Amino acid sequence: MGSQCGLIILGNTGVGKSYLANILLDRDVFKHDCNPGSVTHATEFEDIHIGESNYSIFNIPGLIEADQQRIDLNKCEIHKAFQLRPNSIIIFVFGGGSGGRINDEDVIAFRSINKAYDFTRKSLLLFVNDLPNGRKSEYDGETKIRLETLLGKINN
Ligand SMILES: Nc1nc2c(ncn2[C@@H]2O[C@H](COP(=O)(O)OP(=O)(O)OP(=O)(O)O)[C@@H](O)[C@H]2O)c(=O)[nH]1
Ligand SMILES: [Mg+2]
Repeated sequence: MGSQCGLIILGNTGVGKSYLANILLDRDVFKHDCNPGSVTHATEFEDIHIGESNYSIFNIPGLIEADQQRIDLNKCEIHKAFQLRPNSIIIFVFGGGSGGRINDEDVIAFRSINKAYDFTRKSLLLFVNDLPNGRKSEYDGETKIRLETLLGKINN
């Protein structure tokens, strides 16, 4: 069980972390809501089976841009998740709902948490959520280049 991989979902409040976790689980387990304030306030996790493997999916409270207290709290939550599942992958969620734009507040949150946690490329997955349908075929490639430029140093 200790070698089971964790999927730790991070990102600003409201980008759709709990919504995405439910899609991966294929069950409506984690509360997600249209709400003026943050919705998830404590870390929860559920086990999922994908292909031949079992994973634990961690639904973590949202980061809030440049809020050092929240970044510190999240650092603690990420630490606890890594203790439970040392082989964990970070899924960092960007909100793509504003016409696919990569928002400054998501970039700032990523940089703060990456500075605290030193993610490595092989354990990091970047996810742009809530994209409009029918976006141009170049969007994915252009976004990859833009994220490489905006996010700063990520360890190999
Ligand atoms: N249609 C649609 N709705 C989405 C999508 N992603 C998120 N939502 C909705 O957006 C709202 C916010 O999503 P949540 O999953 O609660 O956001 P969160 O990142 O978990 O937010 P916190 O728990 O506050 O950190 C909810 O009403 C979701 O149902 C998406 O890709 N498509
Ligand atoms: Mg949530």
